[in-house]
Order: sequence, then C-alpha cells, then structure tokens
Amino acid sequence: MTKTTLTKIATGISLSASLAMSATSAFAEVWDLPMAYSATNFHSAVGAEFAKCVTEGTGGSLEIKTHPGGSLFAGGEIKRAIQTGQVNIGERLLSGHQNENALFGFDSVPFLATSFEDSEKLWEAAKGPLTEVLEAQNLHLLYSVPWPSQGLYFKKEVNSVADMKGIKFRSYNSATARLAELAGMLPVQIEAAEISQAFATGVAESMISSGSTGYDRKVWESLTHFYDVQAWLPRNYMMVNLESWNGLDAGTRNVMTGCAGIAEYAGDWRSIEYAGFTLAKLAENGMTVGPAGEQLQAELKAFGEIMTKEWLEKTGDAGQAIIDAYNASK
Ligand code: PCA
Repeated sequence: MTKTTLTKIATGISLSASLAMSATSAFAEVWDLPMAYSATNFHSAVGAEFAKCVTEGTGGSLEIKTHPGGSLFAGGEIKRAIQTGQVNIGERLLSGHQNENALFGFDSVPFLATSFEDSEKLWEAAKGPLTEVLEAQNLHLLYSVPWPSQGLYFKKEVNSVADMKGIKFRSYNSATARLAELAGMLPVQIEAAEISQAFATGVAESMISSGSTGYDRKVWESLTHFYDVQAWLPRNYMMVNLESWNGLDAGTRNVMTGCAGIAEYAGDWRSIEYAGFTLAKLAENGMTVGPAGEQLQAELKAFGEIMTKEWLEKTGDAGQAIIDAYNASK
C-alpha cells in the first residue's frame, strides 16, 4: 500500500468519523471480537489497534472489544461463530479450515511463496477468489496479515526425514498434518493457545510454525532446535458476519474499511519486525536456531512438490488460476 493510499484512508476515516458520530452516537453498540492467539502476539496487537481505530473512528457508536488467546471462542470455533452470528466479527487462521474448502489452504502450499514479498504477491492473486468464497459463507473479509515463515521445531538434532520418523507432531491445519504424514511423523492438531502444555506433557514433541509462536509460547522450556526451513507464510484474516456488515450505515463501514487498510499495512510491518526479533529470542533462550541441512531441505522440497500437486487436484481451475496470477506477478 502506498503512502498516498494511506493518506486517503486516513482522510476517509476522519470524514466518516464525524459523519458517523453525528448520525449514530445515540445508538452505541458493542461488538465482541474473538481471536485465537495470545494478547502479546503481533496479530492480536494489530487486532486491538484495529478495534480502537473503529471505536474512536465511529465516535464510540460502534465499540469493538477484543478477546485474545481463545478466551471467547477457541481458534477452531471462531469462523463458525462469526458465520452464524454468535459474534459479529472475529479473526482466524483460515487455512485451519482447508478441509472445508481447499482454497483456504492457498497460503500453506509448501515452498510456493517463502518470503514476505512473495507472500504479498500470492495474497494479491488470491484475495479476489477468497473474498468470493467467504461471501458465499456469509462472511465479509476486512484484512489479512501473514505470519512469519514456517520452520521446524524439535527436541533433538534432525538432519534428514529419517530422523523424524515416529515423532509426535503438533499440526494446525491439514497441510501441516499432511507434511507430518509424508515424513512418517504422528500428527495431532492442537491450537497455539494449548501448545506449551502439549509440549510439556509430551502429547507433542515437534511442530512447524513461526519463531513468533515459539516465542509467544516459550517453547524453549520443552524444545531445543528450530530449523528455519521457510516452508510458507500462512495468514490470519479479520472477518465480519456479512449480514452484520450490511446492517451498518455507510459511515461506519467506511471507518471499518479504512481501519482495516491501516491494520493490514501495520500488520505486515509488525510481522517482518517480529520475525527477526523472535528468532533471536529463541536463540537467547538456549535453542539452536539456524537453517536446515542440505539433505533435510531437499527432502522437504520433494514433499512440497507432492503437496502442490495434491492441492491443485483438490482446487482445480480455481487453484491453478491463483498460482498463474501469482507467477505472472513475480
Ligand atoms: N503460528 C500459528 C499459525 C502459524 C504460526 O506461525 C500456529 O502455530 O498456530
């Protein structure tokens, strides 16, 4: 997003804010916003800033209250809660629902987009189709922010796929579970909010995730190695129940869209900053942090090829169109 676009958004917000304030301040409404990750996580921080932006931008006529850490709904329940109107708004890792629609997994195709820059291009290619899928599910997409790239965590040195056999692996979507299966590991799906306990009790002993989640959950208390394999950058999405969205007056919708633009911009930057910071913190707390060896990286790439093919088989022309648009933008 350019600076001019941001200036336009900011101007739009202050204009809409005064409109919204004069028009609706007599009918103050509160929307609860469930989020799955810890309050200190950068996605949650961006969500809290977004909520404040909307609350202030509407002059308090629409107050948004964030509930991080899965405290209102667990991660796996958030999307359904928004769709069915149990809450009006919420944030969720959509690839957690790729069983429901394989397109949600476009951001978890191994080695398709491995840098922040490429993740942004892939998002540009996927945004249109994803928005349509969500609308058909009674959801309006507000913004999306990437996690830092995904690396492998273990409690021992691992140099090849053979070293991974039989390890209990914490997954967070079906791509992560499939990767585990291909490597001969035993996947078990666990929300980020629960992983410190899962690692401490031995329910899981490995995972693929960002340095960010490892840092948020202090995984150095149980795990020892982080291999920065840069497999993909999954994304979180802020979504509104479509009927609730359509029920808002135009001024409030403008404020929300403007705040969403700022949140996406700020979220991208926070994610980039947090990536370096959290890897340094893992190392500072005693973990061995570095790239994977050549053999492991090559074996993972081969799994990536299998999984890309499988994803395209499931998504057909729609998936191919995203990949083609992405490749054309590179
Ligand atoms: N953290 C989330 C999803 C991706 C990431 O980096 C998690 O592990 O649940």
